[in-house]
Amino acid sequence: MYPSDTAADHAHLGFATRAIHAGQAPEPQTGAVIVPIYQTSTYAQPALGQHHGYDYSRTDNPTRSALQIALASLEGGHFGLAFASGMAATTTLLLLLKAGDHVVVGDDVYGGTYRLFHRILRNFGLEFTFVDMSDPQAVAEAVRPTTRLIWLETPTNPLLKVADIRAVAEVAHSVGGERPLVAVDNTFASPYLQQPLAHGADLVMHSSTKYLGGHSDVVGGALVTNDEDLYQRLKFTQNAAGAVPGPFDAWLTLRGLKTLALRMQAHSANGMAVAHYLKTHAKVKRVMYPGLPEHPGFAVAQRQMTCGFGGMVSCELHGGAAAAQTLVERTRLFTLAESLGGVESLIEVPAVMTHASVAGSALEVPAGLVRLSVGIEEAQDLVADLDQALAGV
Ligand code: P1T
Repeated sequence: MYPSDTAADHAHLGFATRAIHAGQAPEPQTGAVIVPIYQTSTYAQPALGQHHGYDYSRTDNPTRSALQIALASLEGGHFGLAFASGMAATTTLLLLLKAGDHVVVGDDVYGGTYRLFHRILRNFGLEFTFVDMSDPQAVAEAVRPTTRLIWLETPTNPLLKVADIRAVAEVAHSVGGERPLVAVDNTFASPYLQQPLAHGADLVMHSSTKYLGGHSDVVGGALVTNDEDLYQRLKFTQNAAGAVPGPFDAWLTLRGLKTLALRMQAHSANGMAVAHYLKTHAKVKRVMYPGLPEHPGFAVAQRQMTCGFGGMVSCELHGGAAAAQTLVERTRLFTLAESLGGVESLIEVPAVMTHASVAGSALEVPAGLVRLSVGIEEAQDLVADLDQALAGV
């Protein structure tokens, strides 16, 4: 059965090696060096009740299996599952809960995550409490006997707040009886910069649309865990609920993964350069980047993240929402668009774009907040672009 390896087979290898090889051995029949796109919905069965490991592509597909092995390997986990989008991955995980269950959620998360929890899943009897995840005491106080899940992002979207994953995991582990699972949305960091399972998390989630894919050409999601029982329940739900990626999307994500290490180094260097430029600019009131020593989460980020702090930078301008609008409409290399994590730089105003659905809630973001996804162009060109745009603010 192809692919025949597991994430554990590659555990002794370095990150960049795993990104290129885990799940991606040459295909045995032809020697194809790249995992083929198995564009098929179904598989011939040699006899009733027998098959070659694949019977239907919602259940399993070799291109998706290769991606799942690679994803698990990169997160330092045993088991990976790929989904049609980040939201599909999150929905599949939340389907393990039942009416009356309670979830503690960070008070700064992707707007679509809030929308799913607050506008949809609440109607099914799930309860959500939003807390500052950078304060483990606040997390401990929010936990109830019915809490089954603690959901956090770090760094967060869009305020770049940092949570101490280990401290939150310790809160979960100190709960008696059925303890809550800790799930980390690792989209902003990517596994190259941060591996939550190593810090005590039970699950990692990704919008692989972002850094994992890396080229703004595919939408996808992922879940990774080391817990076999949890994996089996998630795999059952993946198949039962059906939010799987197609083979071509899985292939595009695999292609992106191969350069993740190099890209994250470049994103981190450019993110740092842009953060340093913005923090000295007279029109900028506040810069949010976990790699700046004055960031409240810097010490935790330094301990928990490796090789850099990523390419996401947010800032507030003195001129508020009007200044933000002028800035995002004047940049030329930074494209005004939702999403993040691609090789090209993007800029947006979360309050009216990615986080419009948190308006009026406790998670509301400042109207004048600008979020930058710093790409891997030349840093000097990116700074020059921001400079000319800010000159017009
Ligand atoms: O878009 P999708 O692949 O479904 O992933 C949702 C998602 C989940 N978690 C985080 C941290 C995210 O940033 C996202 C998607 N975010 C954007 C589209 C954005 O521009 O912020």
